Amino acid sequence: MLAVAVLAAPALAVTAPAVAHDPLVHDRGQLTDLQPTMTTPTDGAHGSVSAWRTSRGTTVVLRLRGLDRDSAGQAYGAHVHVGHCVAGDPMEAGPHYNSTGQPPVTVSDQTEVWLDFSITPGGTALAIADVPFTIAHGAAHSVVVHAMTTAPDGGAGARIACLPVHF
Ligand SMILES: [Cu+2]
Repeated sequence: MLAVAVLAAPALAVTAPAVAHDPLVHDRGQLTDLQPTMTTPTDGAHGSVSAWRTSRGTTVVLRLRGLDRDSAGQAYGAHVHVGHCVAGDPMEAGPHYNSTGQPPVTVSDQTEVWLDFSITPGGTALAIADVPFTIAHGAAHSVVVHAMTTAPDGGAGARIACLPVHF
């Protein structure tokens, strides 16, 4: 029995820190095309979203690759939405996830997860949002990319692409 205990302890010591640093959420894949009849810089792109719990709330990281290189320098809005990615059906993604819950909601980058990004010359993008809340398990299912950057009221124009992310 003593031998088992001695052997088990080092294994726990090695695995516990790694588990603590794993993201809460990590989803990756092809972007869903919400505007199949239009050519957009997100056509054929793929990416990932990771989220970690922090002492303050949540950090969410969006990474994209395969974006249109001719659109380098252009900026786009992106947000965590509550609904799902359905090709050609932008409204299925529903509203932004908002931590203030019932209407009237307060809209800002502290109550929602805004992940606006600019396309690099290599066709990649990175956005990081650090928010003072947690997203309940099952409460949001997508990151939507919009045609414009996010205005103070949360608007960002047409929904062009969607990455399925299951919070
Ligand atoms: Cu949005």
